[in-house]
Amino acid sequence: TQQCNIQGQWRNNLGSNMTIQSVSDNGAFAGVYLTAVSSVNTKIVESPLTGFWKKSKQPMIGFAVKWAFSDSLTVWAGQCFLNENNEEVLHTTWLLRSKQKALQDNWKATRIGVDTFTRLK
Ligand code: B9F
Repeated sequence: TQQCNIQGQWRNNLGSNMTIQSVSDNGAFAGVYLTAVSSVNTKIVESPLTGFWKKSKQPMIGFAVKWAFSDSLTVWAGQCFLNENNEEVLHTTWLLRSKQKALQDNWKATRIGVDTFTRLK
């Protein structure tokens, strides 16, 4: 790989799978996300994903997943790099927003973390 192409299948450090399809000319894309972790007692199902990327050798990326099995939403921002073996590595920071019943609970609504994605082989 000489250039990062975000289209296709990815897996992150947690074992979550992401498939990016239908990349359009303006950089918008859509896909599906299957998280490996949830910490809630409902069955995990594939959730829809949408985002943008700025095409270049090592492109910037931003996307959001609306969880199909819980009242929450996650956004990721990051960049795809080519490592020393010319393999694509997507380094991201995420914010997970979970729904709160009242304004007083707003302070605890957001979790933050990092996810590293590599191509699923
Ligand atoms: O676990 C999340 C959740 C929201 C409300 C109950 C459960 C939904 C799945 C989030 C998956 C995160 C990680 N997976 C991944 O690939 S998104 C960022 C990480 N990257 C538990 C209780 C309230 C909030 C979290 Fe919930």
